[in-house]
Amino acid sequence: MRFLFLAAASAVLSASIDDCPGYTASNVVESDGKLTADLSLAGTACNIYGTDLSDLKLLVEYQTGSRLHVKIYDAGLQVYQIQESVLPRPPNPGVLASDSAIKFQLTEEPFSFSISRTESDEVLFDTNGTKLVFESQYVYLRTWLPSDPNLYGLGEHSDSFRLSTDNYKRTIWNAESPGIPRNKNLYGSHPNYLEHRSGSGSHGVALLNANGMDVNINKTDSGDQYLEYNILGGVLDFYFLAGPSPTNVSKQYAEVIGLPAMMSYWTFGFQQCKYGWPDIQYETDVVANYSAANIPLEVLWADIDYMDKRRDFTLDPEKYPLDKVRELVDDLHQHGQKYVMMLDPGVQKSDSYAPYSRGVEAGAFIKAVDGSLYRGEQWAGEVVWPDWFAPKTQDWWTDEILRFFDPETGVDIDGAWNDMNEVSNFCASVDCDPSGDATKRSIGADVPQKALRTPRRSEGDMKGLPDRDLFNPDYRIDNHQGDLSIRTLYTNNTNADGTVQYDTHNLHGLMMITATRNSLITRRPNSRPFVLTRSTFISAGTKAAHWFGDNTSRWDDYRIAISQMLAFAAVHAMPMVGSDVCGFNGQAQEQMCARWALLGAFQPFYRNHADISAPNQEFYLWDLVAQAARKAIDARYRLLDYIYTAMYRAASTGAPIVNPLFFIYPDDVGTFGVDLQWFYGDALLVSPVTDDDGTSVTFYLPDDVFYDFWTLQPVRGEGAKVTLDDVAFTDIPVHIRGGTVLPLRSQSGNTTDLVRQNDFTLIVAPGTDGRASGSLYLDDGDSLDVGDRYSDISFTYDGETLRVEGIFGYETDVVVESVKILGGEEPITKDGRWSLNGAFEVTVT
Ligand SMILES: *[C@@H]1O[C@H](CO)[C@@H](O)[C@H](O)[C@H]1NC(C)=O
Ligand SMILES: *[C@@H]1O[C@H](CO)[C@@H](O)[C@H](O)[C@H]1NC(C)=O
Ligand SMILES: *[C@@H]1O[C@H](CO)[C@@H](O)[C@H](O)[C@H]1NC(C)=O
Ligand SMILES: *[C@@H]1O[C@H](CO)[C@@H](O)[C@H](O)[C@H]1NC(C)=O
Ligand SMILES: *[C@@H]1O[C@H](CO)[C@@H](O)[C@H](O)[C@H]1NC(C)=O
Ligand SMILES: *[C@@H]1O[C@H](CO)[C@@H](O)[C@H](O)[C@H]1NC(C)=O
Ligand SMILES: CC(=O)N[C@H]1CO[C@H](CO)[C@@H](O)[C@@H]1O
Repeated sequence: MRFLFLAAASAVLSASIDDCPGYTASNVVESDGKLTADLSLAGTACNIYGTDLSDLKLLVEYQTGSRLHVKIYDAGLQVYQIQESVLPRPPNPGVLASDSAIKFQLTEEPFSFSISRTESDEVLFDTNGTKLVFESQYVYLRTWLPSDPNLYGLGEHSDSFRLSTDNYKRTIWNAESPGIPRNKNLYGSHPNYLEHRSGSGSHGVALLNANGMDVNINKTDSGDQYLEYNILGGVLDFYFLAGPSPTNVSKQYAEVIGLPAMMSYWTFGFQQCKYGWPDIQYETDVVANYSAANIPLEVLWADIDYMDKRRDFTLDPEKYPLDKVRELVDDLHQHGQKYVMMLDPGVQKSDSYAPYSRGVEAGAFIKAVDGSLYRGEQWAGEVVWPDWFAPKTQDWWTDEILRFFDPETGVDIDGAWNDMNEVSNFCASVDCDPSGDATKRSIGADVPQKALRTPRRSEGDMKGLPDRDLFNPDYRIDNHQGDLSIRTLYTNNTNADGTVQYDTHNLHGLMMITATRNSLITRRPNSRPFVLTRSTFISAGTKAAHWFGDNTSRWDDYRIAISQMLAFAAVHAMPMVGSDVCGFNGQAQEQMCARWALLGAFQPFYRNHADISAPNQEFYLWDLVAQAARKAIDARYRLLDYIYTAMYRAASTGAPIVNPLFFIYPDDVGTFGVDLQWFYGDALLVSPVTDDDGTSVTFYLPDDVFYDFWTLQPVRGEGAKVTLDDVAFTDIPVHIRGGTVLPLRSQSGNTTDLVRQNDFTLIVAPGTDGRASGSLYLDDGDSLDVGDRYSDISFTYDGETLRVEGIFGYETDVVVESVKILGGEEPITKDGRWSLNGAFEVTVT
C-alpha cells in the first residue's frame, strides 16, 4: 500500500490526503482564557508519509487581548518541540476570551477550527472541510483564505514581497543558495506571515516549527483559495496576532519571538568588503583610496582571505602578518573606523590546529553514529562542526574568540561575521570523502541509504519520535539542493541533547550567532555586540544583522533587494538588513553600481561586497559611482539619528525600521503590491529608478502631501502613479511625508563619530491638516545598557509652534541650530541655539 503511494503520480497522492481520517475532539475543557481537548484519529490510519499518530492534544490560550496561542501536539510528548533554550516562548499573561480581539472556534467532529475577529466575526483562519494529518514524518493543515489575498512573509525568499497566491510554493529549509534562486528555499527559515485586508486590516499567523516544510498557496479547481502547510515533523505551535494595523502585527510578532537587538550607531556607517583582497597592504590601500576619494568609509571587512589555509582564528603569516593587521586596525580605530572579520562554523580537522584540539577536548563537535567526529568539507578542507547543544561548546567558542581577538596581542575586531552557517557543506553526496580529492566528487548523484534511528531514550521529552527515516522522508520538500542532507550536515546526526539534525537543522545559524553574540559580550561587556549572519531562523533579529546572501551584480537582484528588506524588517522582525551593494557575483556595471550605492544608503545595513571571481567594485573606482556614493552617504549620515531613532523603536517596540507603503496607508489598495518603493523609517518615501539602465521612474504617490527631500518643494500626491524623467545616475527620488518632523544633522562627516558632533536642523513637514510630529532618540551610541542615560524627545507642530519635550537623560553639547518649516516656495527658517538637554518651543510665524 505504502509502496504504491510512493510509486504513484502526485495526483493520486493528493487525493489520498483527502482520504485520511482526520481527528475527533473530545474531553473539551473550557475555562477562562483557556481551552484543552483530546484529539483522536477518526478512522483507519492513512499513513501516507509516515505513521498517523492516534492521540493528540489541543491547547488554546488567550494570552493577550490580541494574541491567541493554538498548539496541537502528540499526547505522548515525544514529537520534537523547539528547545526553550533556543527559542524561549513568550509569557502568557492570560486574558478572558471575551476580552480578546480574536476568538477560537472548535468543531469537534471532524475536528477543525477557525480564528475570527470577535467584534465582526470576520474569519481569519479556517480549517473547516479539510482534515488535519499528523504523522510521524508529515504534518498537514490547510486554511481557507479570501480570493487573491495580500500575503507577506514566509521567508527567506527572493520572490515578490506580496506573495503570489496561485500555484505558489514556499519551501522552508536553510540551504547554501548561490545566486539566490527565485521560487526556492534560501538561507533563512521564518514560517510566519502577515495578511492584510482592505477595510478590516492586518493579522499575523506565526508558526513556531523548525522542520523542513512546503507552504503551498493555491486555489482549488473551483477557485477556492487556500494556504497549506506540509511539514516534515514537529508540532503545530501557532500564534495568531490580531493586528488590526500592519504595525500592530509587527509589534505583536516581536512580542512572541523577542525584540530585535539594538544596534550601535556606527553599524549604520558605510561598509566595504571584498572576497579576494590579496593582502593586508591592499586593504590598507582601500582605506586610503576611500579617504582620497572623499567617500566616508566606516567599516572595513575581512572575508576568509585573512585566514591561514582558510581556518578560523588564524592569520595568513605572509599576506596578513599579525603586526601589519594590528597596525591597520589601530589606524582604523584612531580614525574612528571599525574592522569586522569572518568566522565560519566549519573547523578544520587537524591535530596540529589548536582550536580543533581544544574543541575536541571540550566535546564541542557533532559526532557520527560510531562516536567519531562527523566530518565534511568546507573552506578549510576537511572540517568538523560545532554542536551548539553540547554543554561546553559556548565556553570553547568564547575562549577561541577571546584568544584570537585579544586587543593586546591579537586582532581587536569590532564585530564578527558568521557565514556558511546553514550549514553549508561542500560534500555533495554520502560517498564524499572529505579528506579526499574534492574535484572527483559528483554533485547530488548518490541517494543515501535509508537510515532508521532506534529509540534510545525515555518517552515524553519532546526530543523527536523514534524510528523515523531521517535521511529520505517519504514526503519530499522542494529543497533546491535535493535531498535534505545534500550540501549540509546529515540529517540523521544526533545532537548532544539527544535531538536530531532532521529536526534542528534550521537552528544552526541562530545558535551560532547566539554563541558569537555571547562571546562578543564577554569580550567587550559594555558594548553592543555586532554580528552579521547569513543563515537565520525565527528570532534571529534578537541577535544579529543579516545580508541577503550571494546575489549577483544585475538589475534584477538590485530590485529584489527591496522586497527582501521589506519582508525581513516588517514581517520577520529583523531590522538590520541589506543586500551586498552592487551585487556579489558577476561584474558590476558602472550605472547599476551608482544606482545601487544610492539604494543601499536607504537600507538599514549598507555594505558593498563582491566575490573573489568578480572584478573590484569599490565605489571610488568609477567617477560616476563615487559621485553617487558621496551624495548618498552625505544624505544617509545627515539622517543617521532619524534612522537610529527608528532602530530604537524597533528594538523597544517591534515597530519596523523600514515600512512597506501599506503600513503607512493601510486603507489604500494602491499600496498593497508596491515592492519597488519603501519608507525609510516612517517619514521618508524612497522611490529609486529600477529599470535596467533607466533614467525615468514611475512610482506610486499616495493621496497625501509630500516634500521633495532634495529641494524641499511640496508635491501633492493623488493616490496615483507619477513619472519622473531624466533622473541622473547620481540621483534617487526621496520624499518627506507630510505630517512628520525630521531631525537632521546639519552636516555629514567622514565617520559616524564625527557626524555625532554636529548640530541638528529640524525639518517640519506639515501634513494636509497643517500639523506635524516626530521624535529623536539619543544615547552614547554603543553601551549595551544605557540605563537612564538616554533622551527620547518628541516634536509636535500645531501650525504655529513646534514643541520639543520628552525625556532628557543623555547630556549633550549638540544643539538644534535651525528649524525649517516646509510648505511654501521657500521653507521658513528660524535659526537659534536650542539645547537638547531640556524642553523648548519655537514659534514660527
Ligand atoms: C463547515 O463547512 C460546511 C460546508 O461548507 C458548513 O456547512 C459548516 O457550517 C461549516 N462549519 C463551520 C464551523 O464553519
Ligand atoms: C496548485 O493546484 C494545482 C491544481 O490542483 C496543482 O496542479 C498544483 O500542483 C498546485 N500547486 C501547489 C504549489 O500546491
Ligand atoms: C495598534 O496601534 C495603534 C497605533 O499605534 C494603537 O493605538 C493601538 O493601541 C494598537 N492596537 C493594538 C491592539 O495593539
Ligand atoms: C588605490 O589608488 C591608487 C591610485 O589611484 C591605485 O593605483 C591603486 O590601484 C588603488 N588601490 C586599491 C586597492 O584600490
Ligand atoms: C573629511 O571631511 C572633510 C570635509 O568635512 C574633507 O575636507 C576631508 O578631506 C575629509 N577627510 C578624509 C580623510 O576623508
Ligand atoms: C546516517 O546515514 C548514513 C547513510 O545511511 C550512515 O552512513 C550513517 O552512519 C548514519 N549516521 C548516523 C549518525 O546514524
Ligand atoms: C543567477 C546567477 O547569476 N547565479 C550565479 C550566482 O553565483 C553562483 C556562484 O556562486 C553561480 O554559479 C550562479 O550561476
